[in-house]
Amino acid sequence: MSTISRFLDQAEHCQSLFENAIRKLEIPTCQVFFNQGVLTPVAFKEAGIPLTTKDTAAVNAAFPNSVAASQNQTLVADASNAKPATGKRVAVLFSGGPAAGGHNVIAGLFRILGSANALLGVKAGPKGLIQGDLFEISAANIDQIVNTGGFDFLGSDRTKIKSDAQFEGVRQTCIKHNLDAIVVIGGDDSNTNAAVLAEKLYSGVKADGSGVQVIGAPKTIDGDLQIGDLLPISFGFDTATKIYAEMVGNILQDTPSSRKYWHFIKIMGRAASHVALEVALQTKPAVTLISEEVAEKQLSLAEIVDSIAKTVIQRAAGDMNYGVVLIPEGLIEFIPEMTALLQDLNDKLAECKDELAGKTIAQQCELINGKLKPEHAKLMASLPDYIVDMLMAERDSHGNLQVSLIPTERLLIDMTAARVKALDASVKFHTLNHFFGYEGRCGAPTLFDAAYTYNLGLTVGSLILAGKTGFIASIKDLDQGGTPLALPLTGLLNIERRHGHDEMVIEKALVKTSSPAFQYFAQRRAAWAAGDCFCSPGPRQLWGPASRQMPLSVALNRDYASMEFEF
Ligand code: FBP
Repeated sequence: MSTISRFLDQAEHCQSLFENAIRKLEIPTCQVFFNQGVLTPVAFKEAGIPLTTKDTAAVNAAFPNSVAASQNQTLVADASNAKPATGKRVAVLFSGGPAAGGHNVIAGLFRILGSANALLGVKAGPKGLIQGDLFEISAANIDQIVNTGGFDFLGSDRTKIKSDAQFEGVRQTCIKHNLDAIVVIGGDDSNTNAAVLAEKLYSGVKADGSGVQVIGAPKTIDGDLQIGDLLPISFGFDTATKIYAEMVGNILQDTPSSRKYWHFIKIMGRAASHVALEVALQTKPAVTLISEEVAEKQLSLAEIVDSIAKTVIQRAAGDMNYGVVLIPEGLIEFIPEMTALLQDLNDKLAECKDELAGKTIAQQCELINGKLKPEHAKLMASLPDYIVDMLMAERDSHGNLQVSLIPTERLLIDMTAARVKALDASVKFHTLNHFFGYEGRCGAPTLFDAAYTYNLGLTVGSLILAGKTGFIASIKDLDQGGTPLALPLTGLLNIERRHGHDEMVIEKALVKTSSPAFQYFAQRRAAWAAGDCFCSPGPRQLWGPASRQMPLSVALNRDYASMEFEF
């Protein structure tokens, strides 16, 4: 066997040159976690910042234990006063879609808990927590997963823990494994699970009447779990947007080279357009749609299409029969006529759940169309089958429309082609469609995500050793050393309609059209549409000149003096 064959055999289990090198990468760490050069848990004190939403009164009544304990007050790290507990048994799980850096949350958590405590991994997300599928994590496991992408170490799922039987399953898992704390690494819906678990497990779980602590970590490539300066961004966003930006940058470089295609690119990110906005800031395509602006300006589908078609014609006049249109994954939910249809449809699907079971999509459509308001039934009938089928598809267990399955980019291509032809039949309009989604979620974390998640893990572990429950960890001041924080989960809950009824969930942060990041984009987009001023951010760098760059939208929105993070 040749040397190269032997090397390739050995590399099969995540041992490529790159993977072995990134395992040794030094992770920037906030100074507050060092005491005389030794990694040490921090204590927390009140920051004097209470959190509320429009529904705080109702939430306070539904979460009496958690609210009495936290008073909905934000906590800030206090290195001077730590008296960390020992002997704790902590379980950690991933929940929802993967995001780069999850493994480093576990690495940070493991290292701050130290050998005086035990860390258990929960396999396959919330479902595994209910079933009690846990194992003890070792130092060797951490050496293998540190700085690697994905959630493959534990796996994940999207189970919403809501029935009495499910809560009883979790309680039995806590008893069976003698748990003191559970860490939920997840997005807005998963941290809603964490808030509910913190309340349910607050006391009376163990024989001595004590409870089990629950702490969350803010994960999601969507970037929709962010709270101003207090939680500047969820982890995974930086890696995903840099991967997408490299791909979009490459396509942008191709368009004036081959000079013949319009690329319509749907880009992942669920309801909010943070991902699309960040990628636009990094690459400058001719057209970027921002769902929140569409809703705010009440733009109809026809108006959106008309404006894309006019850009196509404008560029053709300058001999640019090519370009890129970026489309946020959740656009369809924000187009006013579609928003109204979807609300009606969601309610009818929930009402008719039993009647729909076992029917084909065609039969389901017939049944539902008869129940929709006449204007919505008419709109449904006007949509192509490839859209209708996906609008009818089952919602996820949290009640979300599965927007990743809806080919909005195809719909826009078809409608724009018709509109360009109607406005000027002489214009050449050749198109290609893409969906950039899953390829961005599991790449190796950028240096920002690797550092951010490791420090989140240190924060989560410190919170547990300080006896806290019902909080989500955060790091603020990303450009100035990083300040670990804990935000009360109950302070983030509001009431939303899901599965046809009202539920308390964490509010999704949408793009604000008044934000500096959006305002910058809005000022520049006409120039990007008119010319060829695209740019390629290149591949992600873990070493080298661009390695410390954080998301541009975060730096703009937080008014940081630098685009580089500093821990
Ligand atoms: P989370 O909200 O759980 O982080 O998931 C993010 C996401 O990647 C969305 O951007 C996307 O719409 C969705 O997951 C796709 O879900 P699935 O993995 O179930 O196909």
